[in-house]
Amino acid sequence: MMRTQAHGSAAGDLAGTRVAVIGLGASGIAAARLALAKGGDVYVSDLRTDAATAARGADLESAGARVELGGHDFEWLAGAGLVVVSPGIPPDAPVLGDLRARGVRWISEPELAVRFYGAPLIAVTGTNGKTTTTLLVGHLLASSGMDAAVGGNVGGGLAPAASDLALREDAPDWYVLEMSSFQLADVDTFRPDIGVVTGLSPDHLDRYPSLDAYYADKARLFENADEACVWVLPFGDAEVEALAGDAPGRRYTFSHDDVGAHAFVRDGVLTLRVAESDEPLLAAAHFPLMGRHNLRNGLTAALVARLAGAPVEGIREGLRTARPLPHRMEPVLDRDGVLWVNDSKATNVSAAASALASLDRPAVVLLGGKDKGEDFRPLGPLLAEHARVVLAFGAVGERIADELGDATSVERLASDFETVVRRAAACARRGDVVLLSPACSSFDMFDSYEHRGRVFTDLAREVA
Ligand code: UMA
Repeated sequence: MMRTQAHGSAAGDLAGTRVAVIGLGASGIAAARLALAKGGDVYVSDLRTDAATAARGADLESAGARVELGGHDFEWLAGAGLVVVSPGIPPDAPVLGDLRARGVRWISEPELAVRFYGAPLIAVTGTNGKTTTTLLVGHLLASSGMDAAVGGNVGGGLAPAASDLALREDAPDWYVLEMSSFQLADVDTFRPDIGVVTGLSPDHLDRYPSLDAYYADKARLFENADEACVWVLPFGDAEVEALAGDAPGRRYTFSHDDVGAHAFVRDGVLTLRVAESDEPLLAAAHFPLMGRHNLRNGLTAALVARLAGAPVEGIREGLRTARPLPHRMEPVLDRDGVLWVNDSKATNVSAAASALASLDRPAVVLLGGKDKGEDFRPLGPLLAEHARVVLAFGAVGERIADELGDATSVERLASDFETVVRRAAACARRGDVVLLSPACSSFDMFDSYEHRGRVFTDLAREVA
């Protein structure tokens, strides 16, 4: 099994460097703290002026940063030696337009972070399954007695930002980062020792002009590839192969069905093929996460952990003890024969399709939210097969009803979310599952997908 050289350069420090950080969210705070710790002269700015942002700004100010709320000081930005941009800032934001016009380059927060990492890096990207896979890799490594520092795009309070990990006193055995396309967009030297693509499907079409533009950012995972890199990719996936192109390094694949891959399910058992003989890990029926897509995440994580040097026993133990993550096919209530499942993190059509495909009982499906411009019709056959009824809600409810009404039974509910959940309870029969896997983002009715998932869970307990 491989073990590579320590990642990154010796922590070249930032003493005497003017570092500008744009955005005062989780990324901005982490980047600013790291830059301060490395001796940088740090300026942080954010368009917001609300109390929470102001409180975060005050913390950074007391740590030594200059903080500006309500705007960005273009002159300071133009004179900075290093500019770090938060991932949520869209490429067409005026501040980035101004930097572009002045010929100023910028980097993303994980790009800053990895410059200070003192151990090899596993980076996980892809449209869906990133967080589950990232956290599972960390769990499998930990179950194998290895010290894994896990973070990145993960969010939701489940793991810290990439730069927070660079502040650890002792280097871990491995860093494990989830990387979004927004973060990969602005890398420069970023090079994973093990790079993972979970899979590709349309998403974020409200930010990107085309699918190609979205995939082009994901492709930057491979930008600094060399022969020592290891890539873990879905088996026989032409789109991912196109993304990887002719990037150097060794390639390993995972597949639910195909024993031609290096990780697969055979006779109901998750199995690895990377050593001299096959290594059976665990019966799929004993893997605690729901759904076929989660089995795939389990296979991916097991393969990555093995390639990172984890022994089979540790991986087995880790798979056995994995726990569902909040808002991802999370069973939240089982009452009167009806199972309520919170999959609020399914914010695109392909994630909802994975959830539906994994069902083995009839479902009342809650679909809807903010319109991201995706076509819902690909869900038609899956809904026809698995859904007793579809409740279409939120700003995009009308379009869902129009696009799916011919394929399945859709009820459009132009009402508040509580009414939608009450209607779900009324429709459900013993043996059903009520599934919130909305295929849309949440911002029409909620602050975030986590907020939507919590409200769903609370209402389920109340009305079931
Ligand atoms: N802003 C400006 N000027 C502008 C535009 C925006 O100052 O012109 C400010 C905003 O007011 C805001 C900040 O910039 O305060 C942007 O913050 P952010 O949206 O980048 O959010 P963070 O809190 O820094 O969180 C980010 C990731 N968020 C996004 O990519 C949208 C988090 O991923 C991640 O956990 C965190 O960094 C640490 O790495 C969340 C996410 O939803 C989970 N990711 C998306 C996904 O998974 O699909 C990509």
